[in-house]
Amino acid sequence: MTEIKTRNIISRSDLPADFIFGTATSSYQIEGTRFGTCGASHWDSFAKAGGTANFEDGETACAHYEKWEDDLNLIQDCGLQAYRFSVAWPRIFPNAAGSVNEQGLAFYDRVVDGLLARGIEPHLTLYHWDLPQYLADNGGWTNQDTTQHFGDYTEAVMHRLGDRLKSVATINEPWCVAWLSHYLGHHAPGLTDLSAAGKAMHNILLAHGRSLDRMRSMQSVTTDSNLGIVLNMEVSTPSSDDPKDIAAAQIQDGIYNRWFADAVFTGTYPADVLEHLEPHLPANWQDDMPLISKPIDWLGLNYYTRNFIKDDGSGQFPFGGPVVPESAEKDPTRTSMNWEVFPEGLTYFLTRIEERYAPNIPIIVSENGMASFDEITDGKIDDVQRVAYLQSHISAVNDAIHKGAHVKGYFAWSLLDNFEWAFGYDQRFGIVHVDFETQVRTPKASWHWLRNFLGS
Ligand code: IFM
Repeated sequence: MTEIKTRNIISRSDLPADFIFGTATSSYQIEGTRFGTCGASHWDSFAKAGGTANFEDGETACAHYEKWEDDLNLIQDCGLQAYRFSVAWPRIFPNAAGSVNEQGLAFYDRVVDGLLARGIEPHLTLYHWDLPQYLADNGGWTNQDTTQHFGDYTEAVMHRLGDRLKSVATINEPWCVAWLSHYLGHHAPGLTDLSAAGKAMHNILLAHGRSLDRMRSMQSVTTDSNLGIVLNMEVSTPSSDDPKDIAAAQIQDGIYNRWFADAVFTGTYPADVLEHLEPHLPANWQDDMPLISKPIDWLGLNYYTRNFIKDDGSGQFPFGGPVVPESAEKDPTRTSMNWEVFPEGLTYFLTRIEERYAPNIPIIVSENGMASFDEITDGKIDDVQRVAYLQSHISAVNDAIHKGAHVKGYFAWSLLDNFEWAFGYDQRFGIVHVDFETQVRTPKASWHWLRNFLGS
């Protein structure tokens, strides 16, 4: 990959006038499953089984279910135009009996109307990882029945909200849903099983196709012309000039970045990965590819970092993985997740999508941000590293626009410090600090920087 120099952003007006700025969250990470009538999800059981730091889960999280108005005010006061949030599937269909939970729908109704009343665009994601436990018990994403249930859930949500949304994404980060959760075992359901991973790698895309198809056929959905999917991508750089490391990095790029984008945009899977994963795909997987590759209206890209890939010497697929340096606290080149800060990768992916897959498709940077070691001093959080991160990545977006990519928006991850999955509450990604004991919110320096930037 060629190194791309980023230019410095001076003000908001350097970006096109119709470019939108927003912030993003997800249901399980902020709402609190103990509020309202929310059914169990596989993250509850994964946490109980020790899959998360200190057995932490989303039971209370940021209590957003109760504090949603305060949170929407924080978005509005920052001057952000858009909010990306997700719906908790177990809140809509809490149990296997299959009846819709009115209380759940009513909550999202309030949120959508609350956003519109504040002049904020609602951007909804249907699946951001909280799979109902009763579906997980039947094999979850390894079972194709789950994709049919996802179609029914899509219809219930869109029937209620589909007349007021700015955009809808079917799935958030299918790589995490499939590979991270079924092969690497880091996320619920915590499997390390190549055969399960192969099924999930396909079924999550089938779920996207079914959901999209269902929405396109619904007359009442005015959002019909703004449907997409959110993919996460991570730069995969060989850790040395050794051909084996180069080959391992290529496979990593295929699994992480090309598998999903190739399927959605070209209706095929990348040959270098398919060669190894095909024995594990569901029978007759080819028949689903036309549905999976039906046109979308926009693509969401979640971008955070790059990794250096090393061959593991096993001779077995996937041949290697990231080599991660020792984490050093407060190293300005790395985040508290020990992820490298690498804004050039964002320009790289935005231009790669434009050139390789979808010339002219609107691309939204649907997540970008960092976790840092934030401390409150005299009631203030001076998260200078996050300010620099946001600046350099918004500059990287601007570079991609100058190179011809049709990037239409940028969503900072995240509005609030929240439940960071396997890391529990230790990793703070918010532009607003949350005291998890008191639920007090305190905007960080990055929130103030963003507000000044948006007014500039
Ligand atoms: O917190 C997550 C989010 O749920 C999905 N994208 C990456 C974020 C940071 O890890």
